[in-house]
Amino acid sequence: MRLRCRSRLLPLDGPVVMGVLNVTPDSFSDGGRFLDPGAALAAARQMVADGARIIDVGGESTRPGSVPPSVAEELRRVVPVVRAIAAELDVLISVDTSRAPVIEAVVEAGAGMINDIRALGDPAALEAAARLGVGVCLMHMQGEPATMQQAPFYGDVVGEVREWLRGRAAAVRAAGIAADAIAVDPGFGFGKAAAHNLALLRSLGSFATLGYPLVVGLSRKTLIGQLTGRAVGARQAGSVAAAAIATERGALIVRAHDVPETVDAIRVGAALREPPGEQA
Ligand code: 8Y4
Repeated sequence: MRLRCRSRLLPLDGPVVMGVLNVTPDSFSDGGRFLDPGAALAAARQMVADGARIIDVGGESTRPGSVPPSVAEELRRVVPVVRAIAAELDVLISVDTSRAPVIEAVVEAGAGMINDIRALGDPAALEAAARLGVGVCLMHMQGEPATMQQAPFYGDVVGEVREWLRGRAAAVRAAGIAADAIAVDPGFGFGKAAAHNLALLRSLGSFATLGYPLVVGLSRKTLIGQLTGRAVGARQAGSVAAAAIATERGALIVRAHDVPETVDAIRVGAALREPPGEQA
């Protein structure tokens, strides 16, 4: 499988790591260290050296309870960083955004993929993504970040999220996005209680069979905190274990903060998935 992102084809013969590059001042796991484009570029350079195949640049904090910045503020945070990375590094750049003007600007600056937690629900964003030929990650979320963790509710979380993603993929294809430019993501932590997140992880295989590359983001999240009893800064081992399990169940793109450790975990799993006879 491959993901078409404008002029770039991302090979997905096995799972790859998407490194997280936050450019939000309030970002709780990076403390806003990446607001300086030079520092952000250095972090991206390190992630590429560590084996990341995608750099995911985010200027909207989507932590539970957060409120979106203005478009001007989002542009100010993200565009210089995308431009600096694209000028130096041969890596796919994805940008977390839901807004058409940001999509236009970051594609002009060198981004090839849009990672939208709102799955291109804004018609102007969908139109821009289709016209520009970017790869898209369609993520499921119940509600909005400001309130999504207040009372998440599902009858059958796996079935509902899966069917929602199937419908969303059909809708973006009808709007002109190529089938091979679409990836899907169940959206761990986005309007989901612990039991919902666990059910999704347990049944991850049923998302891999939708026919689109499956993206997962579990790195440092509350679910890992609930399962390990660890604070956000001490969730690396739990996050890497989750990445290993998710890729074993069919995830092809793993969004992660701890790139070298996550790349190692994926390599161990990938060796076991080689067809028999190709190993010594
Ligand atoms: C600690 C660290 C606790 C991080 C929570 C978090 C996803 C995503 C995010 C995801 C895709 C986050 C932008 C939330 N999560 N995009 N973005 N999938 N596709 N929380 O799961 O990292 S931000």
